[in-house]
This record gives sequence, C-alpha cells and structure tokens, in this order.
Amino acid sequence: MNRQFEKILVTAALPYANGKIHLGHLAGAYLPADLYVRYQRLIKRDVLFICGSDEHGVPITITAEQEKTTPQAVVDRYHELNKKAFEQFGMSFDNYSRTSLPLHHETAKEFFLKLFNAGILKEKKEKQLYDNKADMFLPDRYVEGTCPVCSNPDARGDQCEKCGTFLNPIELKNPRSKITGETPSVKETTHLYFPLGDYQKKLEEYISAADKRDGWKENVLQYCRSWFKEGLQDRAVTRDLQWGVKVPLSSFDRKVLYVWFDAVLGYISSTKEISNLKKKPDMWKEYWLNPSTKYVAFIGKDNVVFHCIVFPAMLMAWNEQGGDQYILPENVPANEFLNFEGQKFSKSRGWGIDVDEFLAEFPADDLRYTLTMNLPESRDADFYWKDFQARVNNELADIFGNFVNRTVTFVHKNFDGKVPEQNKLRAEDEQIIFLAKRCAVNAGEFFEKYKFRDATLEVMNLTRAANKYFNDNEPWKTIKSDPERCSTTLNVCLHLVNWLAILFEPVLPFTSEKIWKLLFHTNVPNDAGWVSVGKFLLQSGNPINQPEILFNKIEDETINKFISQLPNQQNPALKPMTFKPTVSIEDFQKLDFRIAEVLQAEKVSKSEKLLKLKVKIGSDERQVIAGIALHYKPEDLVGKKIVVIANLAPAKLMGQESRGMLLAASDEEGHLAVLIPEKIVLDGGIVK
Ligand code: B3M
Ligand code: ZN
Repeated sequence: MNRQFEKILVTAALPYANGKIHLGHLAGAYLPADLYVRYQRLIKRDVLFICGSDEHGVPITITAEQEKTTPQAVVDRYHELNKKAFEQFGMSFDNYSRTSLPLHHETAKEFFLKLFNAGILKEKKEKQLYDNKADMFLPDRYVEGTCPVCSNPDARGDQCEKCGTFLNPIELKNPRSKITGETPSVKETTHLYFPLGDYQKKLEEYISAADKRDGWKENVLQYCRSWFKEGLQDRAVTRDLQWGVKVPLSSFDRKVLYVWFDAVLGYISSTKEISNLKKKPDMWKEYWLNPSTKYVAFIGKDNVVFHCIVFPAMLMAWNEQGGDQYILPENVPANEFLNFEGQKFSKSRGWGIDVDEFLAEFPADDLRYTLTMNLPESRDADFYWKDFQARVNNELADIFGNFVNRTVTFVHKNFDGKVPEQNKLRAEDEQIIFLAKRCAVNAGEFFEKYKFRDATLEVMNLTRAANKYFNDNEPWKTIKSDPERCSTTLNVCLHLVNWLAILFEPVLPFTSEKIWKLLFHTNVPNDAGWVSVGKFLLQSGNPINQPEILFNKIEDETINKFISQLPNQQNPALKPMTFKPTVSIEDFQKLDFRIAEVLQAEKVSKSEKLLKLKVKIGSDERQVIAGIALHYKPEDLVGKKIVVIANLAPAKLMGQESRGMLLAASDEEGHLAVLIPEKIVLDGGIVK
C-alpha cells in the first residue's frame, strides 16, 4: 500500500441464496478474499471481512415457483447450506449476513430515499413484457428469447450468456415467459431510473486514480473501459415484483428495488449487523465512513460492472448530498472464471462439484492449496482431478508434510521430544534463515498485490529449501559424529516448521493450527504473526507433541471414482474418441469452404427437419437445403453469415435441389449450432 491506511475493509460478493457454492465460486471471489484477509491479520492490520447471502432477485422467485414453495423457504435453505460450506472451507468472515433481514431492508430504503428525495432518480414510463396468464410483469430472467445481438435462442431477459450483452427483456426476439411458456404481451409501467450516465466522468476519474494508487487488474480495467466506451445509460432501480425490498413510496406499492441496487448495500448492512452484535453500534462507521480505511471488494468477473461502476456511482450520489461520506472501493480485484475439467461449471448438466460434497471427502486445506495454485487471476483457469491429486501428493505431502514430519520425528527419536539447543550458527544456517526472512518479504508483497499464487509459490520454494537444508546437514550422521551440530540443525528445522506454519497460514489455516498445537500446545499463532518469521520463538528444552500426518496422499482409486462420476458423454477420459481415417492435406484442400450470407429461409413443405435457404456467396446465389429445422426458425437465420461447402456435388432432398452444404456442429446431447464466423467477414470469403 503506497498510502498509509488505518483500517482495511474487505467484502466478498454476496452469493445468491439460490443454489450451492461450487469450486468456481471459491476461486472467483471467496478464496482470494480470505487469503488477503488472513495475510492482513497476520501483519496485524485492523481488517474487517464482510459477506452474506444475496436473498432477493428473480432467480430465487423462479426457484420457489418451480419447487412450489416460498422464496423465504428457498433462501433459508441455501443461506444455511452456504454458510456452513464456507465455514468448512475455512472462510474467516467477520460476519455472514442476509439481505432478507429487516436491518438490511431499512438500510436499503434509507439509501434509496436519500437519492429519491434529492431528485436524483428519474421516473420513466416504459413498455415491459407482461404475462397475461400469470397476471404479472416479467422482469429480467422471467423471460427468455433470442438474443438480438448474437441470435442465441436461449438468452435471458437480463443478459445473453453467450455474447455477454446486457439486455432489457423487451429487446429479446421471440420472447417466452418462464412462468407459463406463453408469449408475453407488452404493457406500460412506471419505474425509477438511476442516471448512471451523469456519473461517467467522475467514475472514469475515480477508477484511474484508484488504479494509480493500488494497481488495478488489467482485465478489470478492460471491462470498465469497454463500458465507458459504450457510454453509460440510465438504469432502472425498481422492478414489478413482490419479493425484495419494497419501494418506500406509496405510488410504487407493488414494486421492489432492483436486486442489484439492494445487494451492494448488503455490504453496509452486514457491517452494521456485526457492529450491533459486538455491541458497538457505530463501529461500521469506522470502516465505511472513514477516509483512512482501505476498501477492497473481491468478486468474480461477471460482477465487475456492479462493483466498479454502479455501486461507486450510488455512493457518489449519496456523498453529493453532504452528511455521511462513504468510501469507495480502493480496488476491485476480480478474478476470471475457473472451469472444471475443461468445461464451464453447469448445474443443469451436472458438471462440476459443490463445496460441501468436495469437503465430505477431502480436507479443506487440500482444496485451498490446489485452488490457490490455479487461481484464475488474469485468465480463465481449470480444476482437474488429476492435478488436485498431484498437488496434494507431490507438493503438500511430499514437500511440506514430509519436512514437518521428518523434523518432528527426528526430535522425538533423538532429543526426547524436546526442542534441541541452538549452538553456534554456521553460514548454512544463516543462509536458510535469510531465505525465510526474504520469503516473508516477497510473499508479503505478492499478497498486497493480490498475487496469491505467486505468494504461495514463494512459500513452497522455501519449503523445498528447508528440505534441502535438512538433507545437506545430514543430521542422521551428525547425531553420532557431532551431536552439538545436530542439535543446532534440528533447532533451526523446528523453527522453520514454525515459520512455514505462519507463511502458509493464509492458504492452509487448518494445517497451521495443527502445527502450532504441535509446537506450542495452542491453536493460535503467537502474537507476533508474520514478523516472527526469522525469529527464534521456541524455548530449548520445551516438549513438543507427537507428529501427526498433516496431508494424506490421495489414491488413484479415490480420484478415479470422482472422475468416473462426471457425466459420461462429456468425459473424454472415459470414452475414447474415435475419428474417421486420416486424410491428406491435398484431399482436404479440394473442398471449397466459403462464407455465405443467408438471403431467404423457409421450411421445406412436408418436412419436419429441412430448411430451404437462399444464400449469396459473393456474386453467386444458390439454394442450399439443411436439416436444421428442429433447431432454427427460418427467421433466425436470415441475414446471418454461415459457412457452406461450395463445391459439393448437387443433391436432391425431398424434391428440392441443394447446391452445397452448410456447416453445423452437433453433440450427443442433441444440441445443434450453425457455425457463424466470430467477426465480420464478407460473403464469398474463403474458409481454410
Ligand atoms: N449475488 C451475483 C452472484 O452471486 C450477486 C452478487 C451480489 S454482490 C453485492 O454472482
Ligand atoms: Zn447474445
């Protein structure tokens, strides 16, 4: 930190209480936040770590409808499940609150009213989709339809997952209600809008200044830049829904605050809650209203706009009114996504693993270490079962576990289980002590810069050096030839065990606790924390406990069991791929693939599957018949650029001539997608 802050406030995105936490969530926001906080605590900073469940929003009400229960029952269930999973994983939140609490509703209403009364929110009449059968408006994810940008047929009302575009439900083509499946009608409704555009300049200045001070991640800056480039638009902050924070205005009695408007304020209400629990009701102000507090918001990349743009703008709008002045995030170190065995996590496809399931089988520290070494800090990363096994066996067990075990076992066998005397230190002792101190400095710098993988690599390298120190000093020989020397070697090794326990604590908190118990008979680190790395805190002659296995190796059998549980058809490891016989490049080059523009499309009469397309390939126009009618409506394709094999011998299908074949991809799950070039290319263009 190049500015001296008195306190640090850390928030991690509030997960929707609408499903279980999986490994991707941990790697995106939660583990990095916990690593950062634990490090800050070890260097004795005043840090407060805030999180909680996001309990509003359309996905929750949809789940409730599908499960024929109430939204409250849904959030009660997932709040408990997720809270417990986080605890098991070792998340060290100071508070894990809920946005359905009255305290949160009051906080959100107060915030809203301040902006409303200041005349900041604009009332606008707008057209919205309405489900006549269900008698309700269909905000956000209550509608699905075709994306107006990329033609993804399953875009959600709030966003197209395929191309990432944020949408208003009314922009969808062929919209359908998620409740009844009906085509919605359009009805007028009134909403309040936050004038985000008015804050663009201030936001740009804020981000650039914070970036200069604290070094924002390039990917986060990139997202912000592209938002600014597009120009910020007004955003509705109310919704026609029943579940949520009620709009505290009589003319808006059947409306609630938009979930994102209230969710970000959940950080503040969660801080208020912990203040009340600690019987220091004003404590939250020491963080949120204190310019000497550094606020760091950990999130996954899909939440960047809300934390870098929407939330800061809301806080700016509040601050403009005078009175209490909120601090803004000093950094928003968003991670990219973690994939699972090469694919996106997907609940519906059963792809991935939830945290509780994982921890039923493996210790949390095994997972924390593996995820830390694979954090998607600057690009998407992957979790692989085999990598997990290798990290645990070859790194945790063989390097760290082995060093602790051989040291403690040796002390029990040869020094009666008591800390050996430290005699005169030699150059090689000074060398390893120096490495430990340097490691504390280097790893510390990486922690400050949100580079948790690099920090952990430093510590693992020190552990390697510790093993080498043990080997090079050959205590199994010196115990006979030079017992004084042996005593010093083991004294240094035991101290290294202590220092490693401190340096690894952010990543391996459960293991560190075990080590402190072993060395000091207590489960907390000594008060000195990080700065005690390199200091000799073990009293010679004090007894240490018997060693216990810190890391159990993972058998192939166990890992294979999990691999075999992956949905079958997706798992290349289980089902060997078979390919057609090899062709020569010359043979391949005989095919003439071209970009074609679809001019017209219609169904082939009396055929369920065939579409008749008129396509243009440069100056050539021709008819192509394609078996895609079950997957595409004719109007979905008109105007699209596709890929056609232009020199295929003409064929007749259902009496219709086809001159060429379009390229489409399909899989065993029955998906079919016409291949469409990712960027603009002119028709006639060659595909090779
Ligand atoms: N609940 C979205 C998510 O879980 C949202 C985050 C809120 S942070 C204030 O990804
Ligand atoms: Zn799209």
